[in-house]
Amino acid sequence: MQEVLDLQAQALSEIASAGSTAELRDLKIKFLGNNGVISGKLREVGSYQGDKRAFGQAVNAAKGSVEEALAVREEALKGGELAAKFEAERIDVTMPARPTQVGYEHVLQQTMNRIKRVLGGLGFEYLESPELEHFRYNFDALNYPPDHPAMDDQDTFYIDDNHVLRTQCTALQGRVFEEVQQGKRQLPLRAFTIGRTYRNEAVDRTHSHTFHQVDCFMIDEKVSMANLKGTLGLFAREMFGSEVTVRFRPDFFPFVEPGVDYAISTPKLFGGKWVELGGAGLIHPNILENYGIDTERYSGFAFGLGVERIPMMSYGVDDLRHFMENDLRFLEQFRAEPIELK
Ligand code: FA5
Repeated sequence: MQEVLDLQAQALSEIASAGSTAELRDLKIKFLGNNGVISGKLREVGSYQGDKRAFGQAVNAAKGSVEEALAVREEALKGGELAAKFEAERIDVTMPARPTQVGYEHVLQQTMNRIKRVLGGLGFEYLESPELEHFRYNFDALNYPPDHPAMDDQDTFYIDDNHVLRTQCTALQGRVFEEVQQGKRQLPLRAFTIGRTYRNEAVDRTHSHTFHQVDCFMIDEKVSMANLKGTLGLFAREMFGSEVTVRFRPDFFPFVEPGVDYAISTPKLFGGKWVELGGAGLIHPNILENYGIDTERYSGFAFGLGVERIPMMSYGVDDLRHFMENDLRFLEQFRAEPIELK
């Protein structure tokens, strides 16, 4: 009988000194589990040599008091553990929030926005035309002879016999002139587009297979090289500042006559070296006539420039691959001015 009392005392003392609910669970198993010590005593009641009844009562009493002690201790420990958990997970609502990273436009997008502002300000209408273009707008409509090398698949990405990834944004012209012919657009007109352009070209510091062009043209009475030079001179000053100088040299493109290449130089960059931005000229009369435009009355100019060359010349970037590589260390140097909200 004494052993039952001793067992109860041992159990109560172990329960009192349990430090966690997990320890308490182990004690419950140790004393009251199927193979627990007190459960064992209960099984012994039947074979007990002596006062079975008194022994049974003592074991039951021990079981009851252990159960109660477990419950009481569990309540106490649970409360403490919950408080500790709350303390550990406490949120300091007064702590300043981590700043959100606000994105900004890619330097090429900033450049294209700027071009849109400048040409838009000069009265040119912004139009879009597809990157996946019909062969005829990319070449035929632009007065290319049938065997021109640009049409080679070494230079052009063909999708099928009649579709290419446009190799130049000048492909917009035929689409617009068609609308003039169909009476959907009236002369005079001034239009431009900006977008991705593709050429099957080896990549180097100044060439990529995927790049951007701005292509612009106007048709009106008495449009001459003077208008073209005036417009491109103004464009250069707006994009690069008043110190820029521009150069025009004769060049050949099937869709202009005369044709020129257009280069700029700024004293601060690349040792004042001339850098070609693109080509330009007066729209070839063959093209205007093909679309029923009276060349006795109307003439036009056109120019097409590489967009990447512009930030290269504004910031002294010597390799256009930086623009595509998405390296934030490079791109973060060109944070846009915050957009003015009106
Ligand atoms: C043309 O694409 C003509 N369509 C331009 C034009 C339009 C002439 C209207 C006359 C009238 P060109 O192939 O030279 O021309 O390209 C124009 C500019 O695009 C180049 O000066 C260069 O700045 C840019 N460019 C051309 N190829 C690449 C390339 N692979 N990577 C990056 N920029 C390029």
